[in-house]
Amino acid sequence: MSDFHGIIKALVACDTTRVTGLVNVAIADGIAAGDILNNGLIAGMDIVGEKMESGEMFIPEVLMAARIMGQCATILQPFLGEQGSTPGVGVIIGTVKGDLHDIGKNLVAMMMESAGIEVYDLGVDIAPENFIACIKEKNARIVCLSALLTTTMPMMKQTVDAIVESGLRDRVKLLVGGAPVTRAFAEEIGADGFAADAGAATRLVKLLANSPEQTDHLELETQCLR
Ligand code: B1M
Repeated sequence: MSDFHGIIKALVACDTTRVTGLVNVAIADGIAAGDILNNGLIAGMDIVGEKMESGEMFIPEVLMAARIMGQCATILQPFLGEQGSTPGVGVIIGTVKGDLHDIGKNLVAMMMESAGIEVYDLGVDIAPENFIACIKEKNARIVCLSALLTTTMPMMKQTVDAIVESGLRDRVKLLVGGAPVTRAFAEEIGADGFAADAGAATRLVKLLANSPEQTDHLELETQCLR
């Protein structure tokens, strides 16, 4: 039996031993890793977010919960599915400038790596010029931008605009994601696609890898929405 409630409660209490223990038990019980992630850990982080907003949890505690979430993601990685091999696709991923949130981005990178995709993870707070330098250096075909704050969503547009101005736009597909990001926003800023979660992002990249000639990526992306 899965104890999602226990995972949520222990995560909000920042009890590392209990969360990792319950995650390991859930895996041993044959619970799907995606369910543990979505119904336990991400649900727990949502409550952490609410408590952060209401002032019941402070930044150090939120950081502790984030660290536990990262540890659990590492435990879950081998079970997350989407395994396979997708050679020849280089994906650059980063959280845009001004934004320090990286748990979701790390999950996206982790799931893509499990699918055999080569991922260049630039980290957080990445300025447009750093994305551009990496596109030039790595000759990657896909760039994934992550943002968790409504205040950093405009930086996604600035990044897309900077890539257009650099003359590299035709060389890459630009995908965006993160909790406040929507398909409509992706369209508005001139991105090629949007993915709501790590699984959808991985499937979208695999689709793009298998049909590079595909031009209508926003349509393609609709197949990947959860
Ligand atoms: Co922040 N924070 N935070 N925070 N934080 C949120 C985002 C917030 C919603 C909390 C709240 O108030 N309810 C709120 C934003 C409100 C808004 O913008 N409207 C908020 C705020 C306000 C802030 C600060 C401003 C707080 C302050 O200082 N007063 C500050 C900003 C710092 C900065 O970035 N400049 C801040 C700081 C932090 C911490 C550093 C303490 C910590 C981050 C630690 C870290 O990431 N290493 C933190 C955390 C942990 C959160 C919450 C609680 C959890 C985020 C998370 O990791 N979720 C968050 C509340 C929430 O989200 N419910 C909150 C789990 C993660 C797996 O989900 O990231 O959505 P997510 O990723 C998903 C999808 O979105 C998607 O796939 C992932 C996996 O399925 N996805 C992509 C993500 N990136 C993608 C890229 C793609 C595709 C899909 O490319 C194609």
